[in-house]
Formats: sequence, structure tokens, C-alpha cells
Amino acid sequence: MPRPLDSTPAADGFRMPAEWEPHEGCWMAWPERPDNWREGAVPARAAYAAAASAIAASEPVTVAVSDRQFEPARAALPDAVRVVEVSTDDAWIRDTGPTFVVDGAGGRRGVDWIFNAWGGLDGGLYSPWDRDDRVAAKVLEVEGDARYRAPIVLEGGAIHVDGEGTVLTTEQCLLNRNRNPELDRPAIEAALHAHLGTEKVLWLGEGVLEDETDGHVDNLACFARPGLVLLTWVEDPADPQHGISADALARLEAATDARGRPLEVVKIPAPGPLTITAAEAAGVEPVEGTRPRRAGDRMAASYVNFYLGNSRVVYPLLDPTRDENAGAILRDVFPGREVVGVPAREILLGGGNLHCITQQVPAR
Ligand code: KQY
Repeated sequence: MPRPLDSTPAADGFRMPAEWEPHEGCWMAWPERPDNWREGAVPARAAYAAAASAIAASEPVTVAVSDRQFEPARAALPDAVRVVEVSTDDAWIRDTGPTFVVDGAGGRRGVDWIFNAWGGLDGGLYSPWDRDDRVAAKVLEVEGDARYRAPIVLEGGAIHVDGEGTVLTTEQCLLNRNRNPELDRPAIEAALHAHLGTEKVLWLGEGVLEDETDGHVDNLACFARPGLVLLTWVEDPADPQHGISADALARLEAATDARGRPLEVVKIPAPGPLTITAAEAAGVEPVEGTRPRRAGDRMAASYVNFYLGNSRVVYPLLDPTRDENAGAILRDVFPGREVVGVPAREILLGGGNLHCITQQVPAR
């Protein structure tokens, strides 16, 4: 691998663009591990293939796949989808892939964060994770983009930007002792600004209940355009998610962004509550050191975890009583894009959703 650059994106005039800015494409990775995905990941692979097909109508998609799964993946995916062999430990390229940055003058590079499987040996989700930690460098090789190796543990799902200087994140994740225990809040903020080209951090508190990433913001809230935040919402005050979302709402309503604008917040009522069925739990092969899947456990279901493509918003279908309402809200917020739902329960059963399994490649 070429040596990483020894400066930072901000110092070189690069910034992370917002997700609504034009994309050159989208990366995904193919699910395999039977201790995370039920029935040997067969149903999950069908869900990933449907998501890839839906996104491919919006922009070119590349899927990273092991040698063992190359032929089945090639057969399951549309011809327009590029399939490349990249070794991974699991299939969450939002977190293992690079965060792309651009300079507005035709330059694009990537930030390769340190990955420790969402907490390393202190609550992380599997071990080892070294193949996942090399994914970002490999994606950047394929894309021909230079790489910054950021000196902090961070996953792409832990941040959202508005492309105009503001980064949104959660204390539960970024200040967690299992990520960067040697760094305090100001040091984390400085690292974010140096690698994302941002100027202001908006801190939310906890992420979605039972989110096994330690509360990634991409399951709780996201920017939809400068000054507008979508927030997952539960109305029932007896549901613990209500307090989490209400705290996020209060923080957002009290905040201004990097440009000094107050924020408008649009609530998206969450699916469920959704729990794992006995049949679903029984299909996962338990392995010591990985997170068990138990019947009755609540899942961290949210409609905020969607993919914002060039011409399409691809959002998770999770609850027939709520899916239509979520789609209507997204149509209202993104009038220039086609809003398309794809069945996503199998992805949720693995611990994340559509945003977590995708990584946009911004146009240069
Ligand atoms: O949601 C994500 N960004 C990743 C979830 C990882 C779950 C592993 N079981």
C-alpha cells in the first residue's frame, strides 16, 4: 500500500461533502459471517442485493466480496454492479470504508480511520477485526485516491456533516472509553475538524436504544440539507427511546450550526418497537466473543438510517404500520428525489441498516 499522506485534509484544503452533494458512486460489502447473520447470511445477502439494485438505479455501485463469495455475489447482483474481491471481517462499509474528502478543485482523497470493531476488547462486536481495518486503504487503492490515516478510532456511522462546517455526533459513541480513552472532548473535536474540514461539533447524547455500535448518530439523526435535521422519534413517554429522542431534540433546538443558523428538526416516527423472533435468533450460530442474538431482544430500528443517492433516497422497510408514513416524510424533505423502500429487517437483524452498509463516493 502506498504510504499515507502525513498531513491532514483540513490543512490541505479538503472537506467531507454532505451526502446530498453529487456522488460518483457507492460502495457496499457482502455479508457472510454466520455468527452475525442468520441462516449462513443467505437472507441477508438477498436484502443486500435488493439494496444494491435500488441504489444502482441512482449511481454506480461497487460491492466488496471475498473470493469464496465472488461467484454467488456476481450472480445475485445486477450486471451494472461492479464486484471486486476485498477481504473483510463483516459487511459494514460505512464504518470500515474511507470517509471521502474533496477540495472543490477536482481533488478527492480518503480518510482511513482506525477501526476496532466498535469497541475493541472492551465491548466490541467481534475479534479479530484487522481485515476490516484494511478495507478503507483497499477501497482507496481501487478508486485511485490518496489516503490519510487518521490517528483516532472512529466509524463513518458515528458522524454526519452538513458540508458547510458542521458535524453531528453522539457523546455515547465518540466519548466512549472503548474508542479513544486518551482523548478528551476538545481533542476529539480537534481531530474531527482536522479530518473532516469542519468547524463546529453538535453533540447529541445517547444514540438509539440497543444500538450495538454504542449509539451511532446515523441511526438517530442526520442532516437533510443545511439547517435541517431528521430525527428518529417515539411518541410514547413510557418507551425509553422517547427520552433519548427528546434529549436530542432539545439539544438540536438549542443549537446553531457552523454558519450560525438555528436548526429545523423534522421527526420521523420509528418502526416498532421491533424484537427478534425465536426463529430468527435460532438461525444465528453463537460464537463466544460476538454479540448473542436472543429471542425477544429489542432491535435498534430507525428510518433515519437511509441511503441518500443522487436521484433516489433508498430507505428501510421495517414495519408495515409505519413504513408509508416514513416514506411520505422523506418525499416531503427530498422533493427532487425518488423515494424507494427496500425490505431491511434482515439487515437490522445483523445490527445496522442501509446507511451502515453503504459508503458514498463523492464526485471530484
Ligand atoms: O450500524 C452500524 N454502523 C454497524 C453495525 C455493526 C453490527 C455488527 N453486528
